[in-house]
Amino acid sequence: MDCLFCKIVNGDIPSKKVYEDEHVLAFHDINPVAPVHVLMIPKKHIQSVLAIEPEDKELIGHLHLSLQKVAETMGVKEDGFRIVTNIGKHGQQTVFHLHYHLIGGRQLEWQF
Ligand code: DGP
Repeated sequence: MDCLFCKIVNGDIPSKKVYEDEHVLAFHDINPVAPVHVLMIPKKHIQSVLAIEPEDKELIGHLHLSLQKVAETMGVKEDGFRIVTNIGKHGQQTVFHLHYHLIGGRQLEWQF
């Protein structure tokens, strides 16, 4: 499958890993928009939130618990941060493998 993030999971494309276990991987975004910008992905190829199946419930819960760990590791837990997942054209999703942006390390704005 020609998926960039599957290639990162497989090690075919290098990444700066922040957290990894059997089911999820977190790595630094190549194009950070803040001092902390990490991508958290399930190792299983899921296209977006819209493609999550009932059988993925445990995996998605695990992914969120892992996001807590990454927030702690990256030192953003106390001051807060943002988790974003883009979906489809209007969401400006560019990589079609489910990923959550964890963004922080500075005061964020909320504007569209
Ligand atoms: P999105 O627009 O939500 O689909 O975000 C995709 C993100 O993936 C974007 O912030 C840039 C990041 N990205 C794209 N290619 C690579 C890569 O090869 N390595 C890493 N670490 N990040 C990448």
